[in-house]
Amino acid sequence: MRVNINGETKELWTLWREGVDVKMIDQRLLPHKFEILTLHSYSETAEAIRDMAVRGAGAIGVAAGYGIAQATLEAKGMKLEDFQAFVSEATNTLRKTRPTAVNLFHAIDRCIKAASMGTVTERVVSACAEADRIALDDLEASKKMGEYGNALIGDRYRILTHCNAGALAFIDNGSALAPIRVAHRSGKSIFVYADETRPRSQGAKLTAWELKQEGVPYALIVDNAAGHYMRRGEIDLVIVGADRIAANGDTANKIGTYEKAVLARENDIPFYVAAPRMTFDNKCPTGKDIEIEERSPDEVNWVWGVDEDGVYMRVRISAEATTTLNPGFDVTPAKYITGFITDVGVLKPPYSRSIREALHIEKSNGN
Ligand code: RUB
Repeated sequence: MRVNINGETKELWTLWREGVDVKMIDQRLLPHKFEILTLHSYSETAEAIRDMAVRGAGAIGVAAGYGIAQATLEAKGMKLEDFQAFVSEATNTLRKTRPTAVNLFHAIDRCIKAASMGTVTERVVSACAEADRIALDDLEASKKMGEYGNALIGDRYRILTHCNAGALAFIDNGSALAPIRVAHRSGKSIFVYADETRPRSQGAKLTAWELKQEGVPYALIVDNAAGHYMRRGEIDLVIVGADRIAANGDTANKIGTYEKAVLARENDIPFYVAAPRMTFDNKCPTGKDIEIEERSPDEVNWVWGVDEDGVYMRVRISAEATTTLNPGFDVTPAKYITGFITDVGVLKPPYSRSIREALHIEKSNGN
């Protein structure tokens, strides 16, 4: 992604690996501060995932893979038995960071498999190579989703998106934002409605920032405004990302996605989910099998931002001791989804079949 920081243009991924260190844009501080975090150990990386310095299914997956690579590097001087115990401890820690985005579990499984054969040195080399490959796979998937999704976007389209499924969430052009970037770069005149996405406000803080960086015309809207614009005929297409897609197409994504899908159906607006094969989970037959992360009441009761003098601060917006519920995700039933924009094309219903076929392509490729 290209970012302009204090007048200087930089090309960088949302996160990357430098030997044992993992570097990432600290997404908790955007758009007010741009800082790169350096994480020296798998436990620091696990904490960054847990605390959402890195977030978005794709980026979480890459971070978890890097975490395993870090663990193998941290343990490279140990005897095989101790090495295995150390890596297994790291696996347990990383698996417990966030429950919903399946990319995290797929990435860990891939790196653990890579680290399961040979001498300690060979295991370290293969785990690191596999972690790096996951990032490169996402890069490739992002390009493909951009191309396939762009074909669904007409000139003068007005597109709604929810949460942040951009380059911050998925190397390197995003998932849901990839088709939008490609459409804009190809000269189509498009306009994006970015949902604010309470409680963490990923739309306000991250999507709006990314669209501004890219020069895509957009407006930030509060979450409750989407139906208003849909009903007025001002939205032609909805594209969102996904954290986990069940075998029947039911899709977990940021809380509020389900409402947008139902509203889109009511208003005859196509509703697409952009996600690579890494986000599909055949082990979940339906959306009922997807674990939904319950997050801290603090996210509902407090908001972060800057005051008029640019001082970064947290303010409370509800009364002391307010009771809250804070599910991080919801599940959109497959029947509301017009299609999945994946790295192997646009999948259409019936999803049980099209998803099975798409995942089979992966198997026959030997990936
Ligand atoms: C992020 C979120 C994103 C998906 C898609 O939730 O719901 O829409 O993860 O991401 P959170 P990607 O901010 O809680 O992680 O583009 O990486 O597939």
